[in-house]
Amino acid sequence: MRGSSRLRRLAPPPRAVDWAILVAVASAVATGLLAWTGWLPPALLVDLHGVVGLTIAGLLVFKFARVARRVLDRGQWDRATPISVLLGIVAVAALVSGVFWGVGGNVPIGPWTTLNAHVGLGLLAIPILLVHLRARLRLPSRTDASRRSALRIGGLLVAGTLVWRLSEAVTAVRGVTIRDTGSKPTGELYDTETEGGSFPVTSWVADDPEPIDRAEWTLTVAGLDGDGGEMAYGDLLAAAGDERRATLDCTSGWYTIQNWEGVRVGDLLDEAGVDTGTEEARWVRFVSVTGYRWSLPVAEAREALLSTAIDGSRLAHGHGGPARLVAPERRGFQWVKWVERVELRRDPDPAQWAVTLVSGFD
Ligand SMILES: Nc1nc2c(c(=O)[nH]1)N[C@H]1C(S)=C(S)[C@@H](COP(=O)(O)O)O[C@H]1N2
Ligand SMILES: [Mo]
Repeated sequence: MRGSSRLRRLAPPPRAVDWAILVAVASAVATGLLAWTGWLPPALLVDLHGVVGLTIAGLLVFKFARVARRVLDRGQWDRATPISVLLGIVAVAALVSGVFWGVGGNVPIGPWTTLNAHVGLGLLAIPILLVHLRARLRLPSRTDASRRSALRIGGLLVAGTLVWRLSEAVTAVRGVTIRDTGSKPTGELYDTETEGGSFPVTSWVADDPEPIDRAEWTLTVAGLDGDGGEMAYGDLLAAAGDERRATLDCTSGWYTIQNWEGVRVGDLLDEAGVDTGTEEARWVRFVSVTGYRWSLPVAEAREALLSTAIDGSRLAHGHGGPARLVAPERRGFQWVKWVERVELRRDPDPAQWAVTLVSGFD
């Protein structure tokens, strides 16, 4: 095959390709997870993620050209080959789903968007890669780190950047509006409005409480030293009078802009007699009836909203009624639904990351 021999002449040394893939995959996982969880501002991270992903695609072309003959001939398989093949398939699926989502595509599978599939495939690739490395890892030698390798791999990186820019242009021409987080307007994905109107109900695996009786529900507002108190639904409504136009942006890849009405959390704390002005008052934790919870730094929490209504209609059960946290600029998973407790804390709550994944399982 003329094409493949030309490809082989262009290729950096095998181990340079392999190590470049390893470094690129680690970068893709890091940038992807940091952006997706909202750990760091996503704008630059998502760009890096896209560029690195496309560079991996280029590197894989060299890699696949090199190993094709060995893989296609069953006689040359060893014990580790099936894992390698599986890794190749999962990696390609992760790349294809990521690019497809990036240019505005979505093929939902049940409740899962193509972005969910992309994240799932990316995470699935990690353990498979580790098994593959156990069998195949070779340390790089001096010759792999040549000028030629560096130039060729650098060239791939430049090509990845250009293709990423191109894909952004394609999305712009198609009129798809993707946020910095990678999320798209609900209207692109579901039969709903993006501004106002209905939007999807999204809850984690088992986080699915019975509808809450507003006559029985109470909200506990707690300070650090036993100060604070309980509020009935009527008290909360009486205190409500604030509004935030804010974007709910779910890690499944959709966003919606709504007019959220309710009580400013700072006013709620003040009204309950909780003193947030002390040196020790650093975090506010919002706890759901299901145990699901999230905490925000006190200054940010004071400006957040405990929402009881959207556009004049009281909050539906699915969206967290009687009351849910609206934390502008935070990812959707941090907007705790069915809040029953707002408490001041000295420390953040690292366990909340785990709790959001498993809450609801008894
Ligand atoms: N208690 C609780 N709050 C929750 C969730 C949950 O599963 N349980 N899901 C979160 C996620 S992932 C998102 S995107 C938003 C979704 O809000 P919605 O269902 O009103 O669209 O709520 C967040 N708050
Ligand atoms: Mo979400």
